[in-house]
Amino acid sequence: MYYEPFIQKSNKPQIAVLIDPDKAGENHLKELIGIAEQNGVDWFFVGGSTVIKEDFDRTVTFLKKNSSIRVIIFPGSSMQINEHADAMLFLSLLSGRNSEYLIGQQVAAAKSIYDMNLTVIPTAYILVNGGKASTTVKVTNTNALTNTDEIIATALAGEMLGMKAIYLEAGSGANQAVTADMIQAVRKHCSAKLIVGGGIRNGEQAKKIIAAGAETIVIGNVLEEEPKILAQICEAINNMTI
Ligand code: 1GP
Repeated sequence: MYYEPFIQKSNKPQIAVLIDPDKAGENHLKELIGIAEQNGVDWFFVGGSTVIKEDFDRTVTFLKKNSSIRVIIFPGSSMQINEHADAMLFLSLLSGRNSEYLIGQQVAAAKSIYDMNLTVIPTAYILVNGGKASTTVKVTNTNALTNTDEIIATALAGEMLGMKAIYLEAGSGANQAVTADMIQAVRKHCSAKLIVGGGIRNGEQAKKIIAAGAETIVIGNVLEEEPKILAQICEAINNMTI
């Protein structure tokens, strides 16, 4: 039932390119696909906080038709489901106390996911302070965490609930990416797959985040303006081992 290709341990760092269907025109997507394929990008993540269903479906279909890179849904709501995707991060916003994002949207989506036979990756979604209020913080009406002990405890709770991945999220376009100290602290306590995203804009940052213990980094915002920076980020971490 779980999506093994994503969950299984690898000693090679992985890169996910996040595509926000709101902002992804076909020419931009074509350029991004070309660079991603040339540089060994592992995943496309598709989703966003304010996406309309048609844009979401169009983007998933376009990527599946035009690229061999696997597509994982990174849903902003229960409407963001599509049977053509390879899998879906089944997120619970454990850093917040808004029941709608802890379990409400998940219940709303579960039967459709089941009917589509879509494979899920149960994921503890943890918002950490990225130096400004992210869209996710606003939309979900929750706070991002700042305290490392609280972040560790939240990640541990997710793992104890059976979650297979932990996503430390500084927020799209964050001023400050998740720090190496926080990543190291979570890595020390948890063995679930560690995904880190938000505010990663260059190869140096990517390197530090992988060296601190992240297994998958997510790059979104910076590629909307500068798709070519993806090649530099991939090159910076390609020879690293975990
Ligand atoms: C946001 O973690 C992702 O959900 C990626 O963040 O857009 O800042 O790269 P950026």
